[in-house]
Formats: sequence, C-alpha cells, structure tokens
Amino acid sequence: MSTSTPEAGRTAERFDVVVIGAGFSGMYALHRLRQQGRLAVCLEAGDGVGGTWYWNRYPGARVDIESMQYSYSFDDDLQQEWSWSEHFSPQPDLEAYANHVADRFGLREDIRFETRVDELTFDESADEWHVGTASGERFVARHVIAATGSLDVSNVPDWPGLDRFRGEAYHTSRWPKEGVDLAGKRVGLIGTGSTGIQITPEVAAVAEHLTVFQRTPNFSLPSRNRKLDAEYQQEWKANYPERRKQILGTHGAVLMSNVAEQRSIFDYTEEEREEVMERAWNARNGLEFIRTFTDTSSDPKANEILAEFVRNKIRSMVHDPETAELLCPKTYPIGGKRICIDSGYYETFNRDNVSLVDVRTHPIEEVTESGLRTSESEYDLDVIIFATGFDAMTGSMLRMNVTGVEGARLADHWADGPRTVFGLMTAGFPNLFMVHGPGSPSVLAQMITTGEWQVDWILRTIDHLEENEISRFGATPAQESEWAAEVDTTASRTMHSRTDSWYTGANIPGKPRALLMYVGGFQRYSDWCTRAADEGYTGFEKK
Ligand code: N01
Repeated sequence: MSTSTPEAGRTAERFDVVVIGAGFSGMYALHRLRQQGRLAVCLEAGDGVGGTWYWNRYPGARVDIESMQYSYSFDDDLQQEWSWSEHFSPQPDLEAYANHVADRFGLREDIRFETRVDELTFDESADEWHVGTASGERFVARHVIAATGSLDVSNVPDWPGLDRFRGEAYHTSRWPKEGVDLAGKRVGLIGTGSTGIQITPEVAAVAEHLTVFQRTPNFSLPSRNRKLDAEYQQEWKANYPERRKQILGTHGAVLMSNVAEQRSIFDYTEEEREEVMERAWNARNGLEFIRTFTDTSSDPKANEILAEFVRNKIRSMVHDPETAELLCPKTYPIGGKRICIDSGYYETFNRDNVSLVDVRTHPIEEVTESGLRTSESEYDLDVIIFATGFDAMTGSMLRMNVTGVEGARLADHWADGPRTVFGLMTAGFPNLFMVHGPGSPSVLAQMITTGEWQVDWILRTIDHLEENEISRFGATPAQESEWAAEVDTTASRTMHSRTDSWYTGANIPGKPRALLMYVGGFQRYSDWCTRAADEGYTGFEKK
C-alpha cells in the first residue's frame, strides 16, 4: 500500500522507490525491491511488459544474442522451466517470456500501465523526487530507478508533407499490435539498419512491390538462426550456474562458441586468410564471424581485408551488379556501426517485386499525398515504413523533463553530450539511478544480464544509504570527468568513435557527437563499479 502526501495542491502517492519502465531491467528492479520489502511502483508508458520487446513488434523483429543467454539469471527455477524455440528469439517469444515473468512473480499488481512519466523534479528540502505523468498522476519517492531503455525514442525524419500522405505510415518501433496488412500494397521502406534489414524479406514476401530507400548500406552477416533442440537447451540448463558466472567475466557479457583463430589477419598468406574467412563465414553467425582475427577491429588495413571479403559475399548473393554495388558498404569500417545479422536480406533484392533506391545521391525531399519525392523521382506508395532508428541512449531520459538540484535541467547538463558516472548517475541529480544509461556498456553487452547486474549495484547502494542514514547521494562533476576520461580512452581504440551512427549520436541532427556507450568491456566496467561500492562510495556526494 502506498501512502499519500499533499503536493502542490494535488495528492501524490508516496513510495520508497519509483521504477520507470517495465522492460527487462525495470521488471527485475521491481521484483528485487518487492523481495526486500520496499514500497515500490513501476510506471510504464505501454499497456504491457517487455519494453523494447513490447514496442518493436514489426515483422521479422528478433534479438541478435542467443536465447539461452538472453534471459534472466536471477531465479534458477525460472531458467530451468522456460523453453526457447529458436537460437535467436523472435519478438513474440521474448514478449511471451516477459509476460510469463510478470505473472510468475506477481509483478503486475505494482506496475501502472499506460502511465508515461513526463516530469521528474528533485525536492531539495526533503531529498525526494517528485514524479509526474502525462495523465496527471503524482508520485513521491526518495529514489528513482530509470530503466527507460537505450532505444526508445523513435527518430522520424523531419520531411515536409508527412501529414499530407493519404496512405498508411508506420515507424517500426510503434508497429500496431493488430499487425498491418501489406498484401497487394506498394510499400516504401526507409532505413537499412538492423531493423530495416530484418523487416525487408518479410515485407517483400507479401507486398505487391517493396521499394527500399537506402542512405547508407550496412554490413549484414548471416544469422544462421535455427530451431533449438531439447538436448542443447538441457546442456545449457545443466551448466547454467557456471555459465552465468562466465558470462559476467566476458567483454560483451556473452559467451561465444569456440573461436579457433586468435591471430592477426597478417599471420596468414592471402590464400590462407581467404580459407580462414570462408570457414568462419560458413560456420559462425555474423557476430562471431567478425571476431575471426585479433586485429580487424583496431587496424584499418586488417579491417579492410575483412570488409572486402564481406562485400564479395554481397556481390555473389545479389544478381544485379548495380544493385549489389549499391548494397556494399564502402564509407566506414566493418564493425564501426553495429553489425547486423539477417535471414535472407541480400537475396531479397533478387526478387522481381523489390527495388533499391539510393537516397544518398538523391535524398528524399518530401512526403507527398501519394508517396515520396526524392531529388530525382517520385514514388507512389500505399504504405511508408520508417525504419529510421532512435534518438538513442539519451532520448528517453531527456524527454522526461528532469530537474535536479538548484533547478538544474538535465537537458542543460547534457547539452554538450551526456556526462555520467558509470552510466548509472549524473551530477546534480542525486538519488536518481539509470540502468543502461549513457556511459555504460549498454547495447555493447548482453542487456538482460548486465541490467540485472546494474540493478543489483543500485540496490546495494540504496542499502548502504539506508544503513548510513544518507538521504542524498549523487555523483560529482569530478567523478564525471574521471569516468569520461576512461570512456574516451577506451573508445579511442575502436572503430566506433570514427564512424557516423547512432552510437555516436550522428543520426540525429544537432545531437552532440560523442560515443554514447562504454567500450572497455563489461568485466572492466563491473570492476570500476564494484570498487566504488567496496570503497564505501568515496568521492560521491553524501548528505
Ligand atoms: O536504426 P539505425 P535501427 N533519410 O539507426 C536511415 C538494435 N536492433 O532501428 O545510416 C534516409 O541503425 C539510416 O541511414 P544512415 C541494434 O542495436 C537490434 O535499424 O543514417 N535514411 C539507417 O539506415 C540496432 O543497431 C536488432 O545513413 C535515413 C536507418 O534509417 C539499433 O537497434 C534489430 C534517414 C536507421 O538505422 C537501431 O537499429 C533491430 C533519413 N533522413 C534493432 N534517417 C537485433 O537484435 C535515418 N535513416 C537484430
């Protein structure tokens, strides 16, 4: 039972902790808080659980981490009883899993659905957060855990005419629950990131015609998805305790199958390296393939050899040489943008009902009543699908209008790029914790497991604060600078920071450019966070 408190003429419900978001991390936070006997509520904008896997229900949506790992570890009965159907789970399986967890642990009674937080204000007199929602509810809590997702705020290009379009338009991340009937329709798809690459074959299979509008081609590698047999699952389940521990000791919180070569690409003759790449291409899924050599993510020359191998694969899969060439990425290193994995993407361009339009050379200029106009041609369409990505990493925090100490606005504090400590806290906004925030490994590590880990760190911290009667706890600017130096040093060794993508904010006009996640690896990251806790949180602001 919450208690009520008068707040600026309105009644606010009072909790120990408000959790924002009922995705995998938010649900886990709520579960742990309830276990601890804390009064907690979870506020969720959607009408169901699952976060990313609730919103992104477009045809073909699928995770790129294998199912036996991309799942909760906190409850052994749960991980023993649940069965996955495919190596890479499709969205419906992940949403079903989220629903199962919510029911199994009775979480729904403490989740308020269709409740979008649009105001977070710190009350300095009481060291509490006041939380306001779009529908007018008010909540007060000492601590807030924002589990608002790294990829939640949809990016829709600001083209003139969108309101004039007489057909249907959808962003993939807000795909209607009842589905969309594309049969017999002329469909335009904008965007060729992971999402565009997943939805392309699905749309092509039903639409009368699919036109893919591509600005930048992506490197996509075969997912080699497969049904999961009982024996494989059983083997994992028998070894779960040990495997889960091993996962936390890896760079990306993922165990890869045994990758045989741990050598530089230049240790091989040209002929040998072609053989090695060919073997790896046929045996591994895309995410493992790019780890075939030790130096392709750091040495541009090594990278170019691997990239050209993949381009040749694209050329061999796509029959029309002009289309094949357009699909070959040539302006950035392989692995600089997030690698996509697919099931039949390139082959889809061999279908008679699919065409590719290069909107790098001839950009889209406006949406018309009947379709899209580029600087070269007009395209009549019945449906436009925006697979145009997200205002990633910072968008979901900034849109909540967060105001901290002395009226400081988070939007101002992050005006030149986000500043955080471990992606978990930001200076001037005490008692506010983020899960997978900017400056954390976030999407570069397996997010369910690392989300559990971060929530555990946050709850350990809250325990410490209560034991020591600390009512206000926050990061300092000095700590932010120290963490920024660590983030920058590790980033400078990778291709990510030199490539335009949502990783660096380059996909959103006007967004400050900075690598938004920590690339030093999950193990190193968790060492930093654990050290801070073990040392009694020295350096943090405490009152
Ligand atoms: O978004 P994106 P996404 N005119 O930003 C194009 C995760 N995910 O939803 O590259 C024309 O990658 C844009 O072009 P360009 C995964 O982490 C995972 O696909 O900016 N085009 C690009 O092609 C992934 O990385 C899975 O030139 C415009 C596309 O839209 C992340 O989500 C599946 C444009 C956006 O690509 C985001 O992926 C799906 C414009 N004005 C997603 N604006 C799996 O687990 C944008 N574009 C497998």
